[in-house]
Amino acid sequence: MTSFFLVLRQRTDSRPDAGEDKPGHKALLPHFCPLIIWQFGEKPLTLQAENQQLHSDMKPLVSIIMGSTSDLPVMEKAAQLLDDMQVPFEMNALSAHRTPAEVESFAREAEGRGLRVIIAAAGMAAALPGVIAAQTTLPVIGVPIKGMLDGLDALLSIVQMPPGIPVATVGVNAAQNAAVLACEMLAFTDEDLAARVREYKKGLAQKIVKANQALDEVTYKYKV
Ligand code: C2R
Repeated sequence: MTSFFLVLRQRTDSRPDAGEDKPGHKALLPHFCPLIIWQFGEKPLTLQAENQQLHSDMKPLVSIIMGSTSDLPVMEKAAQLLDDMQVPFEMNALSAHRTPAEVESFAREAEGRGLRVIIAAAGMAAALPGVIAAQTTLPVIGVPIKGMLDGLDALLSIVQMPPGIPVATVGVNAAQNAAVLACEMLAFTDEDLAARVREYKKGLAQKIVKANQALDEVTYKYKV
């Protein structure tokens, strides 16, 4: 027998740690996403149920914070990389300019909530990563988002921190690199993750091997 269910779920509230213990950033990305679950014969595809079970066992190690949901198209790459590396993470929008009190409570409570690394992304006058770094001893990785001035405004705002308050700044829009760096930090104390990072880097080398095979096919009169 084949049956079909349409389930509505509010993404932010499905996380085990969503709710009152996360001041200021609940429902910051409030959208309902429709999930489709197929059941075929005796073997239901229970991916969503498995995910919910998985989520109830997980506490985030990495927090991805962005100044606005307009930064999400860039920051999705960080989320995908962490997902691929099986690193539990949370993702929220907070702004040092627009929600300064919430940024303060987030930064002060981050370590106590079990987080190990913060990835903070912002564009334009990007105060957010530095303001977070000022209030926690967790490593903060800053991602300058390209908005105005080709992202140079955000890059300089994030990278030029005063002595004592570093933000490990990656390139403009380099969300994926931020996630790789976060994984490398966590891999110090997680041998399985270290192995996954090694595999990932081997995969990058393969890309160059393939590039050279393709370049071999390119012919010129004087190319030997
Ligand atoms: P909107 O698209 O919401 O107008 O935001 C955001 O990161 C975004 O790139 C435009 C840009 O403003 C940035 N923003 C900051 C901060 N808050 C928002 N740089 C901050 O606190 O640093």
